[in-house]
Amino acid sequence: MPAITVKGMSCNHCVMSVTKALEALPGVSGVKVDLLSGKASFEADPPVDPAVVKKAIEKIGFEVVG
Ligand SMILES: [Cu+2]
Repeated sequence: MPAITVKGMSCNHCVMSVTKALEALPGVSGVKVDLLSGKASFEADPPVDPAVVKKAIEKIGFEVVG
């Protein structure tokens, strides 16, 4: 299961935005985003390109730091 760390989330609205952005990617499901740690994990079948994930997160105003 891929996991990323998202920087810049400050409330549950941000969590929802990130969750929706990830779920919108082809093959991605089961998205879990933790507000405090910034950790986001998900299932991806077929695997999703990390660059595509990064771009989707940056598009909505957040940063992927790991
Ligand atoms: Cu927010």
